[in-house]
Amino acid sequence: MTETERTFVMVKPDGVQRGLISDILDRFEGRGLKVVGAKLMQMDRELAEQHYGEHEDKPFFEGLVDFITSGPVFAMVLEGQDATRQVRRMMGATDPKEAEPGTIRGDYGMDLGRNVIHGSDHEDEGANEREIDLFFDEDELVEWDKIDGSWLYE
Ligand code: DAT
Ligand code: MG
Repeated sequence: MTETERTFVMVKPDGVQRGLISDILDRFEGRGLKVVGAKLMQMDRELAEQHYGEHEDKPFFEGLVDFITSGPVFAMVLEGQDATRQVRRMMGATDPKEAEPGTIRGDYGMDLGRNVIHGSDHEDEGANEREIDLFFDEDELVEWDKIDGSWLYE
């Protein structure tokens, strides 16, 4: 059976500034993902450098940290079967120019450095738990039963 899991997702400053929070959340809710945490927040450089630590040696690292701290982000924890991989599929390829139409980046992005959304990488073992811990305190996450469970999953 496919495991129910939690994944970390974040509308980046470009998506927040462009008024895309509600559309993005609508896509995830409509798909059947359960929101177990959500908040608007301003990331500081320390959090940004930790979050993007895997890229610290890359030439784009400073620009990435500048961008992600340039305005508020909308952070979410979503729960569902195979949630991490399904969210990544809905986000589309990292570069919006390569992302398929119908995906979030393919519908709303034009440029690699302004790709609207972050989601934990399902190919990076434990990334979802690590990122949830980094952004959310335990008491900010709500465990709840959603009434559509048996209408979504067999
Ligand atoms: P993803 O966000 O799809 O997990 P990633 O982890 O490889 O992609 O990179 C993190 C972010 O860094 C990505 O969303 C956009 C930016 N980025 C990645 N590669 C880049 C590059 N070559 N030049 C500029 N920005 C880049
Ligand atoms: Mg990544």
